[in-house]
Amino acid sequence: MSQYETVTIERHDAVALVTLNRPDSLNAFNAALRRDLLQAVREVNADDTVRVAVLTGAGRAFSAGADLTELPTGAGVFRVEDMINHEYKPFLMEIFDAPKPWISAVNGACAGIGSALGMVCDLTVMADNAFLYQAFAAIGLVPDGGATWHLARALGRKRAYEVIATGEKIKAQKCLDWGLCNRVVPADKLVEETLAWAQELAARAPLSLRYAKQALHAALEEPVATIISAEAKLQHICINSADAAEGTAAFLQKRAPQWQGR
Ligand code: T3D
Repeated sequence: MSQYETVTIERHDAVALVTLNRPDSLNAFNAALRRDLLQAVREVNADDTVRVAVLTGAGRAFSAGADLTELPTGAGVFRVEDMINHEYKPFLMEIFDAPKPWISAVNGACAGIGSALGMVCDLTVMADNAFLYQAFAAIGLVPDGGATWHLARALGRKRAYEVIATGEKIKAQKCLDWGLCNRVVPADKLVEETLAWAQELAARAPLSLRYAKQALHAALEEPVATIISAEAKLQHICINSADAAEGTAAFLQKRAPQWQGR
C-alpha cells in the first residue's frame, strides 16, 4: 500500500488499518491530512482484497478536529464552505458509501470534525478513556462534517442539541448507552480488539456486508414501502451471486463457506 505523509496503512490479512498520524496535534486536520486521508480511503476502498477497514488515530487521541493553528483569520475571506465541501466531504462520503465496512477505533478525544469522522464509520469501538466532543460551540462554531446528521439519528433532537450546545465530553460508556458506539474496550487493547472484530467480519460474505449497509442507509431516509422494494433489488443481486450458492452449499454440507465477493 502507498506511503503518505500524515496517514499510515497497515495490512492485517483482509483487514486494512488506517491511522491518522499527526499525534503531536492530536491528529488535528490540516491540508496534508485532508489530502492524505482521501487518497488512503480511496486506495483501501478500491482494493477488493481488503474486506474490512479500521480507522484510528496515532498517539493519545483519535482526532481533535480542524487544526486551529491553520484556521485562517480575517473577515469574510476564508471560504470554509468550499473547504468542507471539497476537502472534508469527499473522504467522509467515501467512507459512508464504501462497498465494505469501516470501523472507527476511537482512542482519547474524538472532537470537532474528527467526531464526524468517527461517527461516519459503520461501526465504532471506543477505548474506555475515549470521549466524543462537539467542540464547536466553545469556539463559536456549529457542528460540521455531518455531525448533526449522525447525532440527530443516534440521539434524537433534544439530546443531540444538548451535547452540541453544552459541549459535553461524552464518555465512552455513555456513548455505548446512547448508541453512539458498539463496544467499549480497555484503552491498551483498542486496536488489537478492533482488529480481531474486523477479522471476524472479514470472514463473512462481502456482498452481504456491502448491500446490508446500502439498505440501512436507504432505510434512514425512505418510507417502508420503498425500502421493501429496495431490499428486494439488493436481494436479487445477492441471491444470484456465486457466494449465495456457496453459502447454501456450505450450510448443507456442514462446512465453512469460501467467499469470493461475487
Ligand atoms: O478549517 C476547517 O477545517 C473548518 C472546520 C472546522 C471544524 C472543527 O473541527 S472546529 C473544532 C476544532 N477543534 C477544537 O476546537 C478542539 C480543540 N482541542 C481541545 O479542545 C482539546 O485539545 C481536546 C479536548 C481535544 C484534548 O484536550 P487535552 O487537554 O487532552 O489536550 P491539550 O493539552 O488541549 O492538547 C494537546 C496538544 O494538542 C496541544 O499542543 P501543545 O500545547 O502540546 O503544543 C494543543 O494545542 C494541540 N491541539 C489540540 N487540539 C488542537 C490542537 N492543535 C491544533 N488544532 C487542534 N484542534
